[in-house]
Amino acid sequence: MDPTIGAVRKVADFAVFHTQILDADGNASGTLPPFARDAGQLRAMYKLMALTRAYDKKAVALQRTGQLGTYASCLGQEAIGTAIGYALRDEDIFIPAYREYAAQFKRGVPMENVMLYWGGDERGMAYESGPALHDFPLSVPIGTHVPHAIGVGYALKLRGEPRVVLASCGDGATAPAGLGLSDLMYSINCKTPSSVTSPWNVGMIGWNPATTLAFGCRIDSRM
Ligand SMILES: Cc1ncc(C[n+]2csc(CCOP(=O)(O)OP(=O)(O)O)c2C)c(N)n1
Repeated sequence: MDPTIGAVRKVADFAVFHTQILDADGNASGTLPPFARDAGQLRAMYKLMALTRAYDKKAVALQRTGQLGTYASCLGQEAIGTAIGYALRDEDIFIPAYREYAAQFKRGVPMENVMLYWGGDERGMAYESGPALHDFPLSVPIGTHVPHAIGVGYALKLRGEPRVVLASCGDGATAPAGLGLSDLMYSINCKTPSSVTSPWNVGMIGWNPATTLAFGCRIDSRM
């Protein structure tokens, strides 16, 4: 930029915030969230994360040795599925992307079912019991499950049912072409109890308008 040429004016001013709960040594960095006061729940959540990591390692090994057709690893992302699993109530509806296994396990999906599905057998997502009975299969197509979530949310609203639907997706899916800005606008306008959550964009510079709208729809539409 050459300040001697043209009329220069500042058009944006912003800050990037980073929230840290624990430091690298596991010590609290500040005030802990309320749920963290319950040591029993924290242990259960940690157990789910550890179990999911063990599962993931095994699934990757099976895929690498040709025993599983394809597989999307959740390595390093176990906390996202765990948080989703604990945030949802049994009666809520989960519409997952393909890395939130912890949430599915928490909602009663057997591990072998997920492997079956990745092996190409759709019966893997035909659950027989548990809160996941009314959930959707995990979505490999990027972002195409979001319109479904908005539709389900609208149905819940029309029926007057005090439940929410949550769809998860990767940050790539939050690009307008993938996620569908119009779906989110529809959700906001109709105030459906729909939430779309994306793991990596939270608080990052790359947060795009669609994601912001998605979180708007969650906050605005909670019944
Ligand atoms: C509709 C559709 N287009 C393209 C693809 C191919 N594809 C598979 S993974 C991927 C990237 C997804 O990135 P992101 O949403 O950030 O999720 P990540 O896999 O990184 O967790 C793409 C484009 C797809 N699965 N579905």
